[in-house]
Amino acid sequence: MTLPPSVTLIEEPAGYPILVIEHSAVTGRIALNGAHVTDWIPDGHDPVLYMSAEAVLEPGKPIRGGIPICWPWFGPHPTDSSKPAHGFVRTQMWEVDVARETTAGVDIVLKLSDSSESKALWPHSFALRLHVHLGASLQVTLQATNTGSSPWSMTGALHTYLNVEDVTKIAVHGLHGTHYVEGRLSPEKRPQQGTVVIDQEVDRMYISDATVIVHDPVWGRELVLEKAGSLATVVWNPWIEKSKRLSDLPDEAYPMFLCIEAANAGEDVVTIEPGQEHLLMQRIEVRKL
Ligand code: TA6
Repeated sequence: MTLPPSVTLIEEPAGYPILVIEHSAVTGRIALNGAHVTDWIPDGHDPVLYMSAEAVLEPGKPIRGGIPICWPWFGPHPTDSSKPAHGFVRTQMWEVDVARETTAGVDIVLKLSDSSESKALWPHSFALRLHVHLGASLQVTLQATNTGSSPWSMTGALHTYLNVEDVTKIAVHGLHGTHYVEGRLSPEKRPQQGTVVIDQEVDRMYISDATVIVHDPVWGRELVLEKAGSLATVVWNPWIEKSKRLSDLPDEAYPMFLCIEAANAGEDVVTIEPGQEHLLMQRIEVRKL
């Protein structure tokens, strides 16, 4: 695989391959473990994705920050608690399929398909391709194809961690008038009135296909998140107590990030026929205030 001049493959640490993007329009990083975008810094802006200072960068381990790829299930496995949360593809080593650069930025495609390891967890044939455009915007598209001979159903998410200056001072626009479930509290649907504010642990699954704007008055920017192929938007901040229970997240880090996730989850379960595919896309732009 010949990489364009703005893309290099390093191992940091040894045995942990990372694509490093250094382009006039953007810098970024993608770990092949989980096809995990960990860094995206559009030219003229500050880093947009949050990465925990205690993130574990080891093959087979999930990464706390960036954009975890949750697939083929979102959250705990629906019936078997011994299976990993958020599926298994975020802890598998993906391959680089395409790497191109243009004046606008870099386009990378990573691929993963079923294996004996995956079939032990999920007895279906699949092919995944993650399309990543890094430039003035970041666009991530998970293309899931059923390469088997019978239909299967999936859930999943692009579980994006966003850098914010102080999570208690931001406002999340775009979800007014929708309904959400705060699963840790109860299964009932609750109406969202106005902007979403974060003043406690928030782990909400909104029924929405709308664009979300994270307004960060302290940082002086807005993060605009569009999506496609998703009818569920998850908003998560662990707050104080849950942060203490996460060994790969500093206890005092919770004010510095918010997850806005483009998901197929809750009622949004996707069934794919043999030979068919599903595209789950999230696109992020930064606007200075
Ligand atoms: O997206 C929200 C959530 O499902 C939370 O419940 C929390 O568990 C978070 O994902 C992180 O999950 P992880 O397995 O990456 O620690």
